[in-house]
Amino acid sequence: MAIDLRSDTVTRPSPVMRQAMAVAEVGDDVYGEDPTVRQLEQRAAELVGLEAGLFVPSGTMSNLVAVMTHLHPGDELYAEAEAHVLYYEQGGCARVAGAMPHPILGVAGRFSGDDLRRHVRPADLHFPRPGLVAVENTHNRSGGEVWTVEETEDVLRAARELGLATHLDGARLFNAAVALEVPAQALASGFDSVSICLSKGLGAPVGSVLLGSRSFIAQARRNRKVVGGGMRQAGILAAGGLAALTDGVGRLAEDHRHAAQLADGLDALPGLSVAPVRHRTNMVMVDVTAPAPLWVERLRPRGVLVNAVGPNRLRLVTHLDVSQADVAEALAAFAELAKEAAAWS
Ligand code: TLP
Repeated sequence: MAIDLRSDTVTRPSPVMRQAMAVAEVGDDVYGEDPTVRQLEQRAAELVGLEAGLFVPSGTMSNLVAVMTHLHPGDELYAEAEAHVLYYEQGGCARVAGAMPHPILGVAGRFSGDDLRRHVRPADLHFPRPGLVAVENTHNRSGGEVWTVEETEDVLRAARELGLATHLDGARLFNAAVALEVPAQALASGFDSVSICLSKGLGAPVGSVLLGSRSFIAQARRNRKVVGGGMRQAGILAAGGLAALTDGVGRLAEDHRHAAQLADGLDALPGLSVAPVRHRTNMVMVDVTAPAPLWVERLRPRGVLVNAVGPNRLRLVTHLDVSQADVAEALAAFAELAKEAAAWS
């Protein structure tokens, strides 16, 4: 089987997870009658330190429902320019939620409280109403870089002063917590809403949980329904999510070690340069002198799958289906191709 480093979304459920899914107790979740979904929502809320949770099919829907719930159409959504909510979600925040996207040019996916203060304009007939600021931790486009507790608190303080609601896209929140050796609550505390993904490094086949206060989640539940996210016997999926929360977090450090090994190995090769990060999580961004699509194409027959995320940038993501031996094999394939890559055009 190929060594699939395209994303941590590619993992397959383990036999233990499949078994938990097979025997899950279920009910109709639109009637609020699925006990396994409720259990997952409660468990996720406890782990993140917020009152209530809402199981949704994807991180994209989780962010969208959060934006819909926080904002009225026309209100501004501040986020780092390459945050997933602005960069990858087909403009759903504008198209479906009616938000006015306001990108903040950050450094490695981060911005400060003062950056936010500079971007938020005063109340004036001409301007959209300031509404919501979103933070992404870890930040995907910057190679899984983390926001520390202090950096998060700085932006939350500014948001409070400015009267903005706050959302954390924590698709990989547990990766950030493990890298910083802090509890996830420390990075989530103070946000009005938090989205976590079960189907990335934690290894569930499907699902995210949106977290917030009881009243926020009650409104979010209505908004999930309008975008078609009301699922019926979803306990089968939620059981996978519960298994992911139980077994997935403890092994993320291994993915981070593998990513660090890949980063060191790749950076030593001619024509490749690894974008530095302060804290290595489970991603590696590699700048290549030869065109990135050619690397993707030529690694594939060698059994190594990676994504091009720019004309000369590759992204590699480690996860539970990537072993130590896979890391060594992937590095060997890169080393082999690096010898000839200078001649590609
Ligand atoms: N990220 C995917 C792709 O969409 C790029 C990936 O392979 O990394 N927030 C963040 C920070 C994400 O990285 C992603 C997925 C999402 C939200 C959306 O989650 P899904 O794929 O469940 O809609």
